[in-house]
Amino acid sequence: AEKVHTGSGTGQYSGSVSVGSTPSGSTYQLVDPDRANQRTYDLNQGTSGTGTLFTDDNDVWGDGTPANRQTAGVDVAFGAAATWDYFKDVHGRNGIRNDGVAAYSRAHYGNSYVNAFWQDSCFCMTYGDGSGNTHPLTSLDVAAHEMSHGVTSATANLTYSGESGGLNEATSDIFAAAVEFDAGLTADVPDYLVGEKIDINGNGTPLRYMDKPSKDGSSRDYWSSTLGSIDVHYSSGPANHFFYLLSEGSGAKTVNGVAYDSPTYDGQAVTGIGIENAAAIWYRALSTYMTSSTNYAGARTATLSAAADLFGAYSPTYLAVADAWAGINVGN
Ligand code: ASN
Ligand code: ZN
Repeated sequence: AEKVHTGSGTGQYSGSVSVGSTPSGSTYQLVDPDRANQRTYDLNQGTSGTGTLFTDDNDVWGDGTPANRQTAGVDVAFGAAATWDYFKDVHGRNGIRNDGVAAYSRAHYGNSYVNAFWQDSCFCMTYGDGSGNTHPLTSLDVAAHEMSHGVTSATANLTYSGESGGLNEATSDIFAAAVEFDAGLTADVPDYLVGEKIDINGNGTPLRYMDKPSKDGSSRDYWSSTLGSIDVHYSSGPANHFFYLLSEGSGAKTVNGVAYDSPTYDGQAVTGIGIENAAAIWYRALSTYMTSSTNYAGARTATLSAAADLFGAYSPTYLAVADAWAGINVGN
C-alpha cells in the first residue's frame, strides 16, 4: 500500500518513487518518519563512520543518474522502506530485530567498490558504487538481500559456512524476491533473478537465477553431500531453487514477462503455491524452527512444520513443500 511521504525521488533502478524525509531548518534530510526514522547517509567515498545524512533544499531527490549523488540515496532509502514495509505488513515483524528500531543505510562506500553488505555490529547496511562508480549496488533486491541478513541474524542466526551458510544466503535471496513482488515497481519488474538491475557482470546478466541456479556458472541446482564445501553464494542455489519450485512450480513459465524453466532432480512435477504462501512458510520456518546449525535436511523439516502450522499437515500446500524439496534432492 502507498504510504505517506514528504519527498519525491528518482532512483537509477527504482524510477520515480516516494521517499521519507524530514525537514531540518531550511532543508530536508533522508530520515523516514513513517519507519522509525530510518536514516540514509552519504559516505562520500569514505569507508568508515556514517559520513553525512543526505540533505536537499526542495525535497526532490536524485535524477536517475549516478552522476547525481542523491540518486543512490533514493534507491537505498526506497529499498530500506520497501523492506521495512514488507516485513511489517506481511510478516508482522516490526523492524529487522522486531524491536521497532530502524537500521541505517550508507551509500557511496569507497571507490568503484563492487559489493554491498550488512553488519550486525553497526546495525547498518552499506553500498558500493560499483564499476566506474556508475553501477551502484543499490537495487531493491540488493537492499532487501542485505537487510534480510539482519533478520536471519536476529532469528535462526544460521552460521555463515557449510550448508547453514547456503541457507543463510538463500534466505536473503528469497526475501529479496518477495520484497520485489511486494513492491511491484514498474521500473524494477518483480522477478526470481538476483541483481538483474546492477549489471555486475557487464553483459546484462543477473548475479543469480532462482529457477535454475546453475545458469550463473557456479551455483548448484540440487543438494548433494559435497554442497557444504562450496561458497555460500553457490550453496544457496538448491534452496533458491526449492523456493522457486514451491512458488511457481516446475517447468517452463513466464512471470511478468520473464521466462523461467525450472527442472527437478527426480523429474517429478511440482505445483506452485504462489510466492506469498512460499514466503510465509519460509519466514515461519526461519523464525520458529531453524537454528544456527540447520542444514538442508533440517530446513526441509522446518518448512514442513511451518506448512503444517499455517496450512495443515498433509494439506495440498504441505505436500507441495515436500515435492519441492524432493525436486532438489532433499528427502527422496
Ligand atoms: N553482498 C554479500 C552478501 O550479502 C556480502 C557478503 O559476501 N557477505 O552476501
Ligand atoms: Zn548475502
